Amino acid sequence: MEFETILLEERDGIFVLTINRPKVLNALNHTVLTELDRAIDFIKTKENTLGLVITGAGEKSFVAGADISEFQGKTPEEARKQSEWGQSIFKKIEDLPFPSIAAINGFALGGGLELAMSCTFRYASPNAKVGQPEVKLGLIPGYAGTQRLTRLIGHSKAMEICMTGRMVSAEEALKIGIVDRIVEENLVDEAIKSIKDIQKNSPIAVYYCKKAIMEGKEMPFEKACALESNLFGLCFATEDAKEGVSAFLEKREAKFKGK
Ligand code: CO8
Repeated sequence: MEFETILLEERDGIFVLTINRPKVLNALNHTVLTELDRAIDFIKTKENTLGLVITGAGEKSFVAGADISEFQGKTPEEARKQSEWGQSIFKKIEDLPFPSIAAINGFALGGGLELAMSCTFRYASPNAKVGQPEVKLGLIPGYAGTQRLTRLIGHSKAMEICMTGRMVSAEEALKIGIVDRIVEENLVDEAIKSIKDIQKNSPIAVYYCKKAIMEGKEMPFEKACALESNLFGLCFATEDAKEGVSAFLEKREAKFKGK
């Protein structure tokens, strides 16, 4: 598959997608979003995919936001549509049936942090800086940042970060729960290793966990518990559950097939 602004490689069933516009700190222009959308559609068609890692080219930036040079002259209606389009692509990433990790190797600002928050987890290099600086441009986050950040760290902290537009260091981002881990070296390799570790469990159970948590957090508690019960029941239709339980009782290691 040919791309102009992203790199896509597969390593042992795990896709590594690199936003590749280092001269502009990997800003998301129209081409990047179009290619990101195509790449996610492609990844979804690949059977036995274990996970996805998203990172940015170079050592300075994950993604420094939407490409500001494309903002001039946009009408309110064009801006609204652009916002909806970006949100739909990030939702596709969030809904992938396997874990995804944003390997934040520098700035993750505006649309960059919004992209990272659409992933299941966020790992950061020590030099990472994250934030929603849109207010400094007279704008607000448009790729679901107000909503995902609020769900991630609570409304008060989310408001403080969105209203000040300040940059948050990797250490603070870890402390308040925007990132899950700081990785000193070999960030992408560590993200790949984590996905491999997760997928040593039953991949189908891993998927149901993700589905129950992600869909359930948008529901009232009782409805979300009903979703959990349904998925719990479905586990009993899988070979993996039979294998996992038998293996425990037979005191051996389980061999899961993801079925
Ligand atoms: N868009 C376009 N170009 C960018 C962007 C960006 N977001 N960020 C950096 N660049 C470019 C710079 O213009 C510069 O280009 P050039 O070399 O041609 O001058 C190059 O990248 C390097 O950047 P700097 O020289 O500025 O590097 P510094 O190390 O001095 O600063 C910063 C790094 C602090 C990251 C700084 O570049 C910066 O503040 N960038 C903008 C960050 C920002 O405001 N991001 C939010 C953008 S808005 C957004 O994401 C909204 C998402 C929803 C959109 C909804 C659709 C309508």
